[in-house]
Amino acid sequence: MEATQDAMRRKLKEFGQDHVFRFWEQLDAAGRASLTAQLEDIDFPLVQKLVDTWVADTPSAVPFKTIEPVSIIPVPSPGDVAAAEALAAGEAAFRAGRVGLVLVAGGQGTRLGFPGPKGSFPISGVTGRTLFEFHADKICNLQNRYGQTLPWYIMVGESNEAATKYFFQEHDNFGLNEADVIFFKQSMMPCVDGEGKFILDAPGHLAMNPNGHGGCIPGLVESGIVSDARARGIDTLSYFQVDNWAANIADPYFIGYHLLRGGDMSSKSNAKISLREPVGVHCVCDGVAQVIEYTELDIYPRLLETDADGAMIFPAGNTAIHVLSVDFIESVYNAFQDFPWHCSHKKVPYLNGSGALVEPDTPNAFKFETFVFDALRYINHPPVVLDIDCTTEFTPTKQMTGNDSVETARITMVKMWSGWLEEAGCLVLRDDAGGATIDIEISPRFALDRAEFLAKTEGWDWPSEGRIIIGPDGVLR
Ligand code: UD2
Repeated sequence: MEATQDAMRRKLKEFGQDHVFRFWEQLDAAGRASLTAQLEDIDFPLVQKLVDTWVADTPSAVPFKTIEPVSIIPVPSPGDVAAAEALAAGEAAFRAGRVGLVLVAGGQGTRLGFPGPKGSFPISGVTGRTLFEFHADKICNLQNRYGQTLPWYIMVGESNEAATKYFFQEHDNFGLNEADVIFFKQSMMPCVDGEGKFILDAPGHLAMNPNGHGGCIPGLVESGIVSDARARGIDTLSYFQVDNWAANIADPYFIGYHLLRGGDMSSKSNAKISLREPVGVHCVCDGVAQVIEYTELDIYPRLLETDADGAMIFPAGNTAIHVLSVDFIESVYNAFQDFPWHCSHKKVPYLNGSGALVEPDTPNAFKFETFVFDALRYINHPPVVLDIDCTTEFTPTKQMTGNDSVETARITMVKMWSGWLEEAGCLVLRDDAGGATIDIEISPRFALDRAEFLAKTEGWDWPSEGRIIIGPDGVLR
């Protein structure tokens, strides 16, 4: 053990990071071993390269010769033959048990200011139903609908793994089979300060961040998920983010288009509402499908151009909903070391010179991450990008109030469900601005969409006043 620790000290000196041993004398054997273990997982040459690129310098734009908009498949409309074919192909894949789910939930969720895993946030303002519960209810619905198990592969990070697993245990996996809810862990990267130095947030602990949702590519392969999927006969994985309660987590139309037109990786996009909306932009750079993240738009000003009428030339926003084939994940795994890294400037607590923990008011640290959408550049077919209906599929929750918030998610829920209820013959009381004034909640286990809701509630007697809650058991309360 001592030999390992000595070798580690020499390595840290070589990379100019030996300040992390500042409190070494105060640490007991367990503390020393734990810091050493943390350091052993770090790819020092990679971190040095990222510091040289992002901290000591400003990365230059990739000199693309052309950046063009991506062509978008519209939201299916009645009579759309291609959409009907896609639906049939997608439903056949579900019935054949070829579909599994990947949820990325390893992020730190700092903007929401919620102490637990983001998925355990009570996104419903009526019953307190959590994000995880909404997703699980959708899975139960799809499993009943297609008579097949949809294994749910959930990526967690160092900081939320134990709490996430405990939350699922506490809730009996929300009615799903324990064997079909499978967690896998992503790797971590050290945060660095403005000098490119590692940051201590405790005497024997480095401040680290998860390596971005691109980390799901090595995570899926190295944790054995790809093998598990293959053993179950699954060749197609539907990918979504924990913070979007409305996500159509496994959409047969989308999966059908993916299988018929692509097969490697496909995406859903939504029309951006403003040039600076904080979503990545789908585009084609030098003939290659890409998403350029919103934080990098100024590096590629072409993406902020508008036409003569002021309309956006690049409206295709990234909803972070994708489908990937298991084969593609394996092939892209071999290219993961070539994935670009991205950098953000964040507030990270640190130990000051006297060893006290400081919570900074302004960003003091750089975090490095990989993004799953960088896998798109490896697809071997034209991009398959589907438009969506924003209200029913995309209400990300990044903060408590304002844009993309808990507040807006709750408004969207009520907007969607009140429309279904009125179509089903229920009187929904509304205020002058048209917002429903009663509490409404409909479990997606009962109805995933409008059509299913109308079919299941045909002939129901609705109360003339009071709240409307339909739980997973389908009972109106
Ligand atoms: C993401 C997209 C953005 C847009 C927006 C829509 C990125 C980089 N950007 O922005 O283009 O689509 O979402 O809502 O994705 N996560 C992990 N591990 C990590 C980091 C994140 O699992 O290391 C998960 C996280 O738990 C969440 C998702 O990835 O489910 C997105 O993370 P975010 O909310 O930080 O991404 P955001 O809002 O910057």
